[in-house]
Amino acid sequence: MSFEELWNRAKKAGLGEIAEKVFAKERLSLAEGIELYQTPELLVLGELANFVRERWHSDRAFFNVNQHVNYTNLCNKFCKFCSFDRLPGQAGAYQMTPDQVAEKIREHLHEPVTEVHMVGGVWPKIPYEYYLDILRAVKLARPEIHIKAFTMVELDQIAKVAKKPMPEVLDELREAGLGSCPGGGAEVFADRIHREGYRQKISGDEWLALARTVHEAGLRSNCTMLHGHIETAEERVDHHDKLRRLQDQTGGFQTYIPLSFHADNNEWSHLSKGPTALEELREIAVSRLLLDNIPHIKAYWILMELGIAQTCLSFGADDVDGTVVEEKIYHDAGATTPQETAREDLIQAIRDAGRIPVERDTLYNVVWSDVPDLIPTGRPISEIASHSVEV
Ligand code: V47
Repeated sequence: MSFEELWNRAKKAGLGEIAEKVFAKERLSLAEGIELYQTPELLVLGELANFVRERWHSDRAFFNVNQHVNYTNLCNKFCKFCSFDRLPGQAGAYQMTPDQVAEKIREHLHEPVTEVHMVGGVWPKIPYEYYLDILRAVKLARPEIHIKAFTMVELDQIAKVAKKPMPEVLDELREAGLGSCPGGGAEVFADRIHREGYRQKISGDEWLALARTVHEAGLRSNCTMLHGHIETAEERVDHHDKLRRLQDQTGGFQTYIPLSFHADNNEWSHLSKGPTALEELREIAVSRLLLDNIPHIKAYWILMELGIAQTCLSFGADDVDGTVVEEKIYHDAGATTPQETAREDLIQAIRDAGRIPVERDTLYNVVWSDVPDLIPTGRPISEIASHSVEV
């Protein structure tokens, strides 16, 4: 669609002023964010988000070959949306030994896995050494793998049990193999929802302060929002605003991932069935437009459906996450997607969505692409991404 056509469509949809700001790369206000959540013109919203997505990344869509390890489901946070947590002695409760973690990694040595995504519950009796040991065990099993591990909530617990300041803990974790941090645990920052659903967990402000410390220690991280439960449009926009203000200061977030609430087997089952496909598309699009300083928006296929994730690639998303092996958190909560997909299938899904597949590592270095100018360079994609679509 030509630029004029898009502008005309936006004006007709009552989104002309927002479109002008988008074209001029001006930051959208909180009120405009709410307007985007309320507009009935979902397709035009998607087209605007797609414009921004293509300005950042042209036709590229990123994926990685990764593996999940959920080292324990023991947890004392009692989050009402969670279906994964267990107490000791409860059916299905487990904590892997470092050897078991290493075994999970060794099971996939024949596959071109570049990342392990390692998160778990929060259990205060787990000693500090355990966290260092599972990192070391992964690295021993597969030295070149990138370990993206421990949400801000886990880091908070790890520092408590270590009885050391966070920067020191981060240095030691990094020494043991930590490469970056995932974006989970943020949920929705609003105090109202925190009180209502996850009051034992660190608050939104504490999550943000920890993310700042992680970035200041030189580690990259992702960020998330759990959506489709009891949150309002105002609370979502506030969440985005807090993320973009921190990003202005640290630049440490790589990717934003909206996490679609799954309602089976948890204490919020009666409140919501989770977002519809249209709400998932809207969430991706609004995020792309509000988070003007976070390079990547991920449509996490395992939480949506592969088909919706494909559609998201034209609604603002540029990443679909990875092949994922053995996902537990969402499957305990009713996700019916497969727990893994083959690399070739992900590539085909991206091509079918009309995008150019680019395999990346966790830090967005190009691992593989069949497009000549994207032959692996070892340079971060942020440096080579096209910002040249000027209007
Ligand atoms: O914080 C828990 C979410 C998160 C449910 O950084 C649920 O690349 C939906 O950190 N329905 C953890 N969501 C997952 C996470 C993550 C996932 C994918 C990619 C990345 C990344 C990070 O899972 C939790 C919580 O928000 N969650 N229960 C549920 N019932």
